[in-house]
Amino acid sequence: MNHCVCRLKSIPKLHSFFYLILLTFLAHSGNAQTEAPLPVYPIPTEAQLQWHEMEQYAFIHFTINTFTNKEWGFGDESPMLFNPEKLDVVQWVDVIKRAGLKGIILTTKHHDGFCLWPTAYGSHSVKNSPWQNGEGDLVKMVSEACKAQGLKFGVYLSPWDRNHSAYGTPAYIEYYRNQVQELANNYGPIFEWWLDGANGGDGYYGGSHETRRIDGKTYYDWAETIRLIKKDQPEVLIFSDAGPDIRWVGNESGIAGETNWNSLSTDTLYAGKPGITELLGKGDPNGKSWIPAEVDVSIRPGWFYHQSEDSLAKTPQQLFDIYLTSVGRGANLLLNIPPDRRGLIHENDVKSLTGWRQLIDSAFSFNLAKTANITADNFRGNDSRFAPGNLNDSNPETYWATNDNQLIGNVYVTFENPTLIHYVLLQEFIRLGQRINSVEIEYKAENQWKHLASATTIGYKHIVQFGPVTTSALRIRIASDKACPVVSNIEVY
Ligand code: FUL
Repeated sequence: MNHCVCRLKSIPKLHSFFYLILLTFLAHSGNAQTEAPLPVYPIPTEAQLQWHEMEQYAFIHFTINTFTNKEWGFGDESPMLFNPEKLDVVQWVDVIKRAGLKGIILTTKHHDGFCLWPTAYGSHSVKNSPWQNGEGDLVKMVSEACKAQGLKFGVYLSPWDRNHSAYGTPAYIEYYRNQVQELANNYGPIFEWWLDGANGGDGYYGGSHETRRIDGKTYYDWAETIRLIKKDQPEVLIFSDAGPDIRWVGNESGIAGETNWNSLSTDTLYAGKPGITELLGKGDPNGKSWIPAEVDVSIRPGWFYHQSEDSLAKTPQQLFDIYLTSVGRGANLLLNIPPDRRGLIHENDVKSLTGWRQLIDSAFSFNLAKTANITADNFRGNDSRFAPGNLNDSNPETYWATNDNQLIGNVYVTFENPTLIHYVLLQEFIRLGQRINSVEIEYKAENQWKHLASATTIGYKHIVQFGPVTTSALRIRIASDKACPVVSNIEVY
């Protein structure tokens, strides 16, 4: 402002009045230098932002268990059992991509210890199987097929190993870290690394057939293992029950908390803490770190393929409901699709996935907010950079925000004609942190605002579903207890 005052002095008095009016006009017409809102910490890293944008990807559980009809192999299975005669990873990638999933996380080694790549550090692997005469490398095949088709590739490497004779001793940690480096060095880029929480119990352990318990807190020295992973894969995000980069959602049924904060404080968390699964589902509004939730769920009852479950693949409608309770609640969906003994994704699963895609496409094909008129009762500094028009401009980098002292704003979506609607989709501009804790949606009926739906958090995305209604306008009241709301996108279907 100061430089304007100086200039004001240098112009004739007669004009100064008009000049002041001009300044006021400019300030209100978007030329004033209004500052962008300050971030509310924690905020996501660049890699986490990219991960949020993926929204959904596939889990592949496939190993010796596929051939023994088990969920958890004991560790004494002969590698000779692994022989998928029609294995076709191009089919996997094709089915997964057409379903709208953006990547694959592969069980390179499950609890039974069998490795899907010819590890140099042991013999319990594909190299001693009849598959491709022991010359095959399934980790390489899947990572390359993903790359060829533009899918991201991730790794599950079970810490618990029921085959390895040294499990429970420091020698096993050395073995595990060698494998970590083997995978991180040779199969990247890896977008996500899955550290499974199931640890210790009975097993084969090199022939000793015993129960081995480990101290989950100290045995693995995770900080060092994670350092090794990130040394070779600096962009990788580490998943485990409580992060450090992605957290478990607390159940395997496909459901994130309706309230879902991306923040969590891990320093006071421990396995078995009362209320921990609920906390993982909801997050903590006062959490110190950005650790978003991932919803892992299988298309079938089991994680591995079992013929007896061929008729139990989830229906397209069940998968659609899961989409709404995971992606629709600001979490990412990790949908497990276990290939069968042939090495193919089973026809019934393909059918469910195809139907699911069709349901998503038809529900969310035409965004009615695109052509609607979007206004707000206030926006930051009356500056066009923060105007409500940013909410339907299809640009995720622009947003509507209010003044710092204005923790509530009403956004109006007005349709040209009365319109039948089922969903409102909202996205916060999470680069500036997650702020919003209350959303009230009303619709116009007979010139009055009537309650339609409410929600708490938004985060990366919230799809609010309601009984369909025909209306000419919506009023969306968005509020935050933390700082001014910052919203990048509104869609209506
Ligand atoms: C669990 C494992 O024990 C299951 O077998 C499966 O891999 C699931 C994704 O994680 O902890």
